[in-house]
Amino acid sequence: MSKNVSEALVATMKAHGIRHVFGVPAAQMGHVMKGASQDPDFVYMTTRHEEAAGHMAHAVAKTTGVMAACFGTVGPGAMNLVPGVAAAWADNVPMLVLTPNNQSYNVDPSKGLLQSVDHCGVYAPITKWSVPIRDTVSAPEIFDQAIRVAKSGRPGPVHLDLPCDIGGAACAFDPSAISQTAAPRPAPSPSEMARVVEMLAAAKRPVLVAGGGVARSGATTAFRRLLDLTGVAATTSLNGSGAVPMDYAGHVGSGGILGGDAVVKVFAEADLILAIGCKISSWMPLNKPPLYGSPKGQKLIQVDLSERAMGRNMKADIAIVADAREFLDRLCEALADIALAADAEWTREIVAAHTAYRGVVDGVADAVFTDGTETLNEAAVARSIAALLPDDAIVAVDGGQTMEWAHTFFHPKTPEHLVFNPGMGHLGMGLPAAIGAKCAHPDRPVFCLTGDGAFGCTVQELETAARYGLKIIVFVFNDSHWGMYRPLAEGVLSNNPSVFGTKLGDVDFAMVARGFGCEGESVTTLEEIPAVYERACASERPFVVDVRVDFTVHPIDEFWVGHVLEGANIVPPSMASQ
Ligand SMILES: Cc1ncc(C[n+]2csc(CCOP(=O)(O)OP(=O)(O)O)c2C)c(N)n1
Ligand SMILES: [Mg+2]
Repeated sequence: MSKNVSEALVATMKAHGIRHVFGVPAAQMGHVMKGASQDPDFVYMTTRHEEAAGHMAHAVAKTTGVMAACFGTVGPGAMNLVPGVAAAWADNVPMLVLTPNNQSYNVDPSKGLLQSVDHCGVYAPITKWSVPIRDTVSAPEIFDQAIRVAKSGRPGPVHLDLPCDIGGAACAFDPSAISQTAAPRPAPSPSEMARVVEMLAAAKRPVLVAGGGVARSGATTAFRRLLDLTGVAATTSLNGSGAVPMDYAGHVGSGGILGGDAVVKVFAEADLILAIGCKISSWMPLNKPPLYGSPKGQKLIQVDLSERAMGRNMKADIAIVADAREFLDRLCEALADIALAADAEWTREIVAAHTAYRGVVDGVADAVFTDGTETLNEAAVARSIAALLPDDAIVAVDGGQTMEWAHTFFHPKTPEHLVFNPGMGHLGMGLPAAIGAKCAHPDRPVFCLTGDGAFGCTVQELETAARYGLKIIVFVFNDSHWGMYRPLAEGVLSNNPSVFGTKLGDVDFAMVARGFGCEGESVTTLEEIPAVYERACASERPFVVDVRVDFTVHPIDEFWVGHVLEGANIVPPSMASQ
């Protein structure tokens, strides 16, 4: 079939089910832009900044399970796209990243022409594969292969770098050569399953952990079947948040450390951990001494699609390279007639600790204001908003303290109801992620709960939402600070937040929103929130609610200084005396 290389790329994307394409106009990729924008099978959007395009593609994949594409122009566009790609890389989100380049005869070696940057050198460490396309013959096959690589194993972004002369050149393209095979789903062996069943049946204090891999392999239902079969303690990572129903009798909190004290306790006491599709990241208070130590003899069974995830953050006693759903289906079958030795009293104790923790966070919200002020605390605001959200809501979370409180009170019904980037924690992802999710789910309500600092990082995308008529609702927790860093600023390192730089200006985000073609309102009391929520839902335009809040200490804050900053010699005064 006669096509140019760019047309072959668009056809290959389509054949692989890619339906969403986000980017900032890139003249050197004109053919790709034309192909994707004129084909009604694609949702094609241009953003105000390339970073946002990456986060939008991320959100599409997280909420639908189908990868999306993003692009930025040669040089500056490719560099602006980096944060969106890095965030996807850190969370194993599949993504097709496209950059054009100067003429092939000018880039290898570079002649230092306008906008010359070694794109592949930049993208290689943050993608599964970064490929310079340098001839028309191999291009179609590489396109096909790259998309397969993104989707297979632990997924992730792949990058194609397409010089403009190659993109515009004719190539021999055979659509029937595009691979039709689905991503492989390796199954555990019978002997591996036998060992797992034996260990699980004998464990006194087992805990089940769902990571993002459970969601990505479509195994949430199978994981819940395992919960019903065993009744034992269960939790999730942040990417798996939503896999354990809130009302499950053995639920000890979800989202790693953000699940609260009982998650720390369960890992500190369990004799067996069954972690599925979970790399045991920084957020998991498991085997992170000195703050989160493990008891002697604790065993880990790790099930993951990637050998490289095995034993990375904790020695695995059994490491099984398998797809989560294949594994869980077999495990449920094998456990049907097996009695477990699990100590139900211990599980009840941990669940009671979780209930007590919920009492603590509710207590903070009940106080409504921060001590000695009449400014709303972030817990009260997060709880009020979460209580209003419908069951089918998708929520993008961003910010520092805001992020902690939002995760504390918003409980996703399944992992696909939440978009966050725990791997990178990249401020600014929230707004574009909400826009990306809304593109993929136009009929569902989509919200963004964000700090004011984070919102400012990508606020220009309000115009993108307005331009495409995407009715998202944003709640900005506005404390006029890089709030999470206040203890640092006002604690040991400095006593002047303005000099240290954690104090931000008082921005009226409702007015900013109106400037970008959205609606905006400001609120300062809890009582106003339900009514403004109703107006936001009824609005024909994207809507921003600027809520005045005050920095609110969170019970898990010790995690940052005690674990993330361990060794940095930074101790806030509240901990200095301990
Ligand atoms: C892109 C980026 N820059 C810096 C940080 C470090 N950081 C983490 S939380 C935080 C403060 C966030 O402030 P805001 O979004 O207003 O939320 P708040 O803590 O005030 O609720 C900063 C600067 C980061 N995670 N990402
Ligand atoms: Mg803030």
